[in-house]
Amino acid sequence: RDIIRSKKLEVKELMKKTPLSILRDDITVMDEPVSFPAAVGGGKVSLICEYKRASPSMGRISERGLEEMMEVYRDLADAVSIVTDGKYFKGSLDLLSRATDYGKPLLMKDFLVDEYQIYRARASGASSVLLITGVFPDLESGIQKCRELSMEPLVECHTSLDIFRALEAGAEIIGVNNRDLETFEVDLERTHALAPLVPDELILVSESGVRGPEDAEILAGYGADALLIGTAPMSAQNPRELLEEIV
Ligand code: IGP
Repeated sequence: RDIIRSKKLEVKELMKKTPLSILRDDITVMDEPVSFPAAVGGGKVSLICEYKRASPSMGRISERGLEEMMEVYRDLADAVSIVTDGKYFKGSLDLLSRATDYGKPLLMKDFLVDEYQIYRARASGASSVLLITGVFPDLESGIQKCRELSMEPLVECHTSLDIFRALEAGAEIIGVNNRDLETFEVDLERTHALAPLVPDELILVSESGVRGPEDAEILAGYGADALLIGTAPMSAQNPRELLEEIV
């Protein structure tokens, strides 16, 4: 909850530097982003690979550069998540902008607390943003705003109540985070428990805690349409080899 408070201050500063009107102008001259749902909703289980240098639960994860990871992700991921939070995850918006060179659909991974950040994502080249149920203030209008800007958000859920809220707000891509954001404990059974609540025609993304092909297979069996995986490829000796085993 501390994160939310500091995010709100951070957004205020960003807005001072680049007012919404400027972002709007930038966006009108940009190309439409590549479709995120088209990339992750296909027949097989899709892979969303994440560029994440650090996290509150792990501390430093990897010193690998963006370009090095993007070369691998370009070949093996269906979409890429770029963590842009600076304070807790050592990310930045600059990483997101640089990642657009690889032609992949990009998810801006941050703690969104304000509509301004949705514009910010689109102006930096994102195809999607993470909206966390219970963190973003008005889920329904957030989802609408994304669609107005030709993005489709990943709506992250932790409980069955979150799932009902996400469905009611009209989410089409639902994420179940296997990691508890308070205790950092990972339990793949969260996907098992919540998957039946997500209608078949929606895209279910199982997030966090995938270490290798065995975990991926378990989650596929639980009905996940896509997996969001960051720490494993970031910290692997050979990220390409690891991802080749999973796809
Ligand atoms: C990736 P992992 O265990 O593969 O590194 O997890 C991703 O799911 C995780 O970074 C994440 C996250 C979040 C981080 C999912 N939801 C919300 C910060 C905030």
